[in-house]
Amino acid sequence: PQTIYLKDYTVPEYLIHSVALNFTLDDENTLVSSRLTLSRNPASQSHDTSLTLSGENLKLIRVNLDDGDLSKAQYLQTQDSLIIHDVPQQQRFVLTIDNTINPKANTALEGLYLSNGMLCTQCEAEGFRKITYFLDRPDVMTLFTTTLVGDKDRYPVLLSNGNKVAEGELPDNRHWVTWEDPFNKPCYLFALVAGQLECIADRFTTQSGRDIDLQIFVEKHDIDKCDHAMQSLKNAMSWDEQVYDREYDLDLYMIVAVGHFNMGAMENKGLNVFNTKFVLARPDTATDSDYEHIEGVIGHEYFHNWTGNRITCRDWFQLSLKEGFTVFRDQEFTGDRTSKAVKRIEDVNMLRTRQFAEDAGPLAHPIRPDAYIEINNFYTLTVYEKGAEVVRMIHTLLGAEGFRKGSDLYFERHDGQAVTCDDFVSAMEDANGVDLSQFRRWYSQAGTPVLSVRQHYDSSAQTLTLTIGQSCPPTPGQPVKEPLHIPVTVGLLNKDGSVAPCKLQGGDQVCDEVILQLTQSEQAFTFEGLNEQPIVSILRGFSAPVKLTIERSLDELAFLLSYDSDTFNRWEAGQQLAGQIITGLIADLQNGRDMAVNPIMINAFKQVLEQPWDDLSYFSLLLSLPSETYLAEQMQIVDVEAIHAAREFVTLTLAEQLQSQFQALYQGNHRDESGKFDAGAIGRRRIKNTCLSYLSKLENSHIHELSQQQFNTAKNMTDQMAALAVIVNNPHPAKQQCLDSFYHQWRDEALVIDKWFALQASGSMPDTFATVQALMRHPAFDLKNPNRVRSLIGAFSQSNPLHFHAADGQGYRFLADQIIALNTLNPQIASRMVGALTSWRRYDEGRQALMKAQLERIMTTEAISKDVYEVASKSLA
Ligand code: BAL
Ligand code: ZN
Repeated sequence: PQTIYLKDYTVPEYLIHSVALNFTLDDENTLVSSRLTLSRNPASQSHDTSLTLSGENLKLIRVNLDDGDLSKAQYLQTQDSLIIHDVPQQQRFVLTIDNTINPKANTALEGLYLSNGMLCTQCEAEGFRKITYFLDRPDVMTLFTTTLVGDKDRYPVLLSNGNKVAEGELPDNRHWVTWEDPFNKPCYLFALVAGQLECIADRFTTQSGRDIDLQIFVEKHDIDKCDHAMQSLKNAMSWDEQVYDREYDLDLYMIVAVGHFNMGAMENKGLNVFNTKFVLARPDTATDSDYEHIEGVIGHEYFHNWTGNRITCRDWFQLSLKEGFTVFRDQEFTGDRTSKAVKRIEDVNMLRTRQFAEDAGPLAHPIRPDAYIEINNFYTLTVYEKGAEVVRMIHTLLGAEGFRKGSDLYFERHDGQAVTCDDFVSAMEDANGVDLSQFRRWYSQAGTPVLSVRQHYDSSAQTLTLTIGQSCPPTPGQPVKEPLHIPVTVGLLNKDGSVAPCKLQGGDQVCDEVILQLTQSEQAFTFEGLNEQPIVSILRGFSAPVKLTIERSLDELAFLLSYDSDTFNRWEAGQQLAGQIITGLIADLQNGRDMAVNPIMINAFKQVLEQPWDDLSYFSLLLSLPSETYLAEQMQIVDVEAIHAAREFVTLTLAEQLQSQFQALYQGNHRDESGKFDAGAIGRRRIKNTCLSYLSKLENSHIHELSQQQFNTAKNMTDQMAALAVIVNNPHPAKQQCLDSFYHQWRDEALVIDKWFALQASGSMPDTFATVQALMRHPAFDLKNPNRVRSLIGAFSQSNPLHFHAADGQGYRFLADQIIALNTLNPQIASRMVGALTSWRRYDEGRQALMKAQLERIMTTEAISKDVYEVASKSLA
């Protein structure tokens, strides 16, 4: 397979001014007629008079240039292109192409495909070429007019981008609709949907007084699960007006939920297509986290209208331009709508657990990659989440006002254009008169920087000096790293827990916290006016995506857990404390010593438990131990069994020692507030279920009854799932009975059945692998449905370190079998599944050999896709 390089970018040789698409819809044989108006791009240096369009899996019927059919000698059709040998160079010309496609055979779910009887599209990144021949690249922006023709009963609803401008009836029970999108767009934002859909409608009035029609389309049986998505959309529309002064531009905004979708959702202009998972919610079918994720993803896709659609990417290497910025926007939106503290912790937790692993592995790449084989492989945590952290650092460096000035200039300067990450940074610089040239290295350098902090307190001078060093380990293709520009937010605490003043030497401001600008490999920062040695709270709010090393005693961590006024660092102190203790226990286990939990930890947790808390969701995070996956990240050689045993031991010890507190909290917060989604109700459910999870470790009949009763009486999915989780992950006598009754209750709700699969696949009980194998044969399992694949194969391989990494290698063999089967059905999903094998170098020799052998086996897959080839081959390199 061919590698594509950023350095080879050239402007398109031709421009497409407009396209009129006509679809005669049929599940197995859709006719696409495309009428393109093109001209030579004056900016292109090329003298080639041929025109090459991309196209894959298309049955070509006819090519017509300026009203004359072309003979076969006048064009060449290859596997992935159509080359017209000679096209007019001096004036506009019109090319008409007819081809057919088979949506039913399209299990890769790129281009036009069938999902539960509904025709729908996914074109990002390069799916449009599976619909018709086109200049399928984001810097070719075109005006689209789309006519859909189909049977009235089979496809009563016919949707595409923009505004509906005409419709009519045809003989043979057919009808047609024409859609016109007044905005230029790249073809990756094209969408069409056709089928038997129901719709809920609402309206939003913009800040300038325009009325926008809002419509959400779903399958009939889901119509009672759309209200939350609609409210979320309205919330997102007003948030973008308030925070960024961005107003919606079309008169209609449509969302369609489909059951088969490779990603979470897609921001097609005026016609978002969503995975049902991020639309459908009813209190009894969706958890509180589902509700929050739905609002976040609805927001994300809506925000793309400005950061992605109005201003798009010049090329796919710039993907983080739209994704990093849009993730940052959706994070802030969710923080404003829920709890800022909790949202920040959840985001950082994910980043540190998953993105840091990506940055440390064989597929490490900068947020703006230099090269790819298959762009679908670069919709990564690095491009999205680290990309968002990079935007967040610009926000931190410029302040909210400066950032807003920068985004205003960016929107004004580049509206309607396809631009680069550099253009974004330049707008931020120009609007604020700052130099971000060193900061730009964040876009080109891969890997997670490590900051090491030394402290020196001089009692006679009453100064504290922090010496901060930065380094970054080599990553593939980047052996040496340059120092980055890193904002490090610092606060100081007095011994009684009060805020100590921050005054930097040479400065005149005294503040509660400062943002240090680290630009060198090592840099010293001195604070003055400190009559006692303060406790340092550093990297507040996780001000940069780095690993921090600073020597801390358990006492100091317990102190910060009690007193730090920064909500992120307060939680972080608890995580560090638990992490140090669990790490010590792992060493005890490995060396055959008995385990005992240091009382410092129990006392610290006791203190947290005995304080009053307003934000109960935050409170429950303070009581949560670092995950096994996060703990694994901290180890040189991952020992999955020891990690699990040590973490379980700490959980049990806390449950035993603090049983009465957990019980009281459980009882105090156990009430039926199903259907209420305010912070209070959500927080009460969170804290109650955290307590239940601790108490379940006690494994007595009282606890078994408690969890079973919660399971039986729950009227909301949060409580029902939480109860089922503790029943499944402990030797509960009613486990099978509860699993069976849950399945029976929810067998018609696909998203709930996904939860049922995922819960069992990520279970910790000894029979888990046999369960996974049995579930693969369950009639509800379907390898062609990405949500099902993710909930069974994905959950087992990515969220069950204990059983996936079983020493005999059966987990690895199982995963490779599934990847090989998925390779032909759905390469994108197959390649995502390879992810669990890429970190093979992190394990002991035995596991390394077993994982590597499966990667090698995957490499021998017949007709291996580019997607799987790239991930597997780079993992082995
Ligand atoms: N653009 C792909 C889906 C998303 O990031 O919104
Ligand atoms: Zn996005």
